[in-house]
Amino acid sequence: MRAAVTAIASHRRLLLPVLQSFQTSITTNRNRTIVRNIMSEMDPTSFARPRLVTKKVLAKHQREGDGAIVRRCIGRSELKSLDPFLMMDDFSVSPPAGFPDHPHRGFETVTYMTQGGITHQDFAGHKGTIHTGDVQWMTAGKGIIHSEMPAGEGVHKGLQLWINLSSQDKMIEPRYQELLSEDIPSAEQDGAEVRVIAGESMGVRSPVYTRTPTMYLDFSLRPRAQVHQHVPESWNAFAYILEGEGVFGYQNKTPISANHVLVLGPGDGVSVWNKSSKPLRFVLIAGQPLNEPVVQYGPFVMNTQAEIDQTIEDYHYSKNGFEMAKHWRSH
Ligand code: FJE
Ligand code: FE
Repeated sequence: MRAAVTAIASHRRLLLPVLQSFQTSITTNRNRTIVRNIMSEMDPTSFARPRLVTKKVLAKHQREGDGAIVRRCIGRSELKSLDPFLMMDDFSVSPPAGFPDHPHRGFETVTYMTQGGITHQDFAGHKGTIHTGDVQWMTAGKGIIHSEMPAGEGVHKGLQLWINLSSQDKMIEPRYQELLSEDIPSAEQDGAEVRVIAGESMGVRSPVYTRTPTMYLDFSLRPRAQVHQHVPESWNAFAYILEGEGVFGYQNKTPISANHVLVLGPGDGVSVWNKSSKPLRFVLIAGQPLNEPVVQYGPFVMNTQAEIDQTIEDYHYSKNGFEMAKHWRSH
């Protein structure tokens, strides 16, 4: 039996379909536990080094911008940053609140709407509204000045993630990638649905170009569904629960509820189970760390204090990327 187990294990990929049918025919005999052990080893959905929750933080409400309410996930004191991520807010705005004219330099902002719409206008004449399920992937690079305001009455919600750019990319030309909800690739497997905002999952790939390699997945799990997502070993990863409660890492862990941020430790992938009777929705975000010094002054993120000083000067005198700021105001 030992030899057979070893042989099977070394041919796991080829033999898996055979073994799966084999299992159903053998589970009732007295080799049951052995078969189960083989099967857990064979299970393509488990990882050699599963990522476990190393930190769990409840993102409470705070005020931000002009009267907006945010649950800060990354960027709060307990979770200053998670290289390459600088900040993530779960935001909620109702008029007249919003994020009026402000600059960015040195990183990307990714806005993903969960309810309502946000209208953005920038100093280069770029303007538009993103609605529920849409994504705006904005590479601020050398400089963007814009406003982000609720599109009409009522409550508008979404996630905004700030991804740092490497020193070589901080001063690149600004760029927008906008994806309408219907253009976001999605897939479903046994009650687990994924929307792929960046990277790849369940065999589907996002068209978004990530300058700093990033994975951004929005999972919805029906009761009893589970998901096993590969995440590159060297990347930093976290999850944020939007709705319901989920078991993260190992099957026997205590479920974690909505509005918690979970840092996922080292490993090759993460497993999540919905053991509740309600839907579970969470985002899984991972990125390749830049391992560079970070000096942040509000919406400017550079590598050194000298670069920040330069940025403040550029912004003040409308130069080196802020030229169009001279006579611009949102309307
Ligand atoms: C910003 C204060 C801010 N979280 N979530 C200071 F509020 C902002 C800012 C945002 C923001 C915008 C949206 Cl649409 C969603 C957000 C903070 O605009 F950039 C600085 N520096
Ligand atoms: Fe902004």
